[in-house]
Amino acid sequence: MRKQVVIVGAGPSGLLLGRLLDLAGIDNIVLERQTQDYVLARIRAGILEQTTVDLIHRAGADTRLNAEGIRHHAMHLAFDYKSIAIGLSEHTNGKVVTAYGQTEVTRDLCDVRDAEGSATVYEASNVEINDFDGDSPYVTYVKDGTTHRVDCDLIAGCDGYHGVCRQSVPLSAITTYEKIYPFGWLGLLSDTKPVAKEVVYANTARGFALCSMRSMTRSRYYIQCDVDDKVENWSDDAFWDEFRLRLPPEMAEALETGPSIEKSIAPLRSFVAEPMRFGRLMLAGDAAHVVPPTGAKGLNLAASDIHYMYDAILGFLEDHDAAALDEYSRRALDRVWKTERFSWWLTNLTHRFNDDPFEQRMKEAELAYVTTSDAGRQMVAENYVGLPL
Ligand code: FAS
Ligand code: PHB
Repeated sequence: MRKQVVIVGAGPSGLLLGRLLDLAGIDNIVLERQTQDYVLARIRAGILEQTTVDLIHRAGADTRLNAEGIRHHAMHLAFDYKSIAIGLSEHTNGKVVTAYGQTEVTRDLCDVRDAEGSATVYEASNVEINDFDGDSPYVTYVKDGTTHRVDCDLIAGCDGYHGVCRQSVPLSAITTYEKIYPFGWLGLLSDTKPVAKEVVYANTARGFALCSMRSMTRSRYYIQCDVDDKVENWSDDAFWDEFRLRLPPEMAEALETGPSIEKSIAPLRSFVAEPMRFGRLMLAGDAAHVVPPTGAKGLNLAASDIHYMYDAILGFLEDHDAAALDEYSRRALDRVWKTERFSWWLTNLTHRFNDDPFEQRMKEAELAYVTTSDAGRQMVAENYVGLPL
């Protein structure tokens, strides 16, 4: 089989790229090792930058997003039970973020691709990428016991942090940077009325808590937990009791609790691989970088990568501009590093993980400055709504 582009991974980055390439008439195939149901069952991100919303619109997959997405004009920092609003629209000439689950984004992209008969192979095992440092790359995979080969011009590694694509790059050709945080996030999804109408990041002596949502009747909450904690250690009641103890009193009072639909623990890391292009292979999303979810950036960075990768692919395939592939890595990494910084900074500001009294006082002073200075509020706001592409 021959395709112009082989996309490894049917998460948001792979599906978005496949859809945009379909619309541009670029022949592509998406290879995914899991079943579609497995991919659609994942509960992950919940906040979309406008650049991500615009890309989903370009993909023609925004009907439900426009109807159900909740636009947020502020985010909130609650330190020691006092909540402070950071105006997003106020400090960014009207920009907002939209609350709409990654699960729904993935479903919407699957629906438009499936409706158009796009080529997606689920349960494609043993994916191997070959000769991407030459002019004739190809990918092999196994489906129902049969090995298939796809010759192509370009390979898009959209296969996440644990994927095969980055692992296939020779160690001499890649530099990685990583920071692993000494705590995790225990997340809970429930069909309860969200305790706040916008996202709240709470920092108390007991640890961090996050209040988010998927709709006005479905809440998404997180608490900081030990890095080696286990979901089975947390009954729903134990979660609700601890969560309530980390909220400002008026929110604790108003909190509606109910049975969990999903509970999971995610580790937190910052990670970047440089460069993001190796010959005819380009990496996007979590395959190339990971951010702690504090800044709500993982999915949004994956989307901006696809914005840049789309330009590079068309530049290379239609304009025969080989430099376009290098340009991809440079453009993507510029936004990746600035977003890594914000996610790292907000994680350190809002989490408790060392007992150094001086460090704690520095965080309190940082918060006091950021929330009482226009410059500080603007810095938070322009990063939270997403830096320009
Ligand atoms: P993904 O990991 O989503 O998709 C990669 C796809 O490639 C998967 O479907 C995988 O099955 C497939 N794949 C892997 N190896 C393969 C192989 N060898 N062959 C074929 N297919 C292969 N971000 C936020 O902004 N907020 C959050 O709250 C948040 N919570 C998260 C919780 C968890 C547990 C995780 C893991 C991530 C979370 N993220 C969050 C980050 C997340 O949203 C990612 O940034 C986003 O999924 C990135 O999308 P992709 O790059 O498409 O990678
Ligand atoms: C979510 O809604 O899942 C969410 C919101 C904000 C974050 C992380 C996750 O920073």
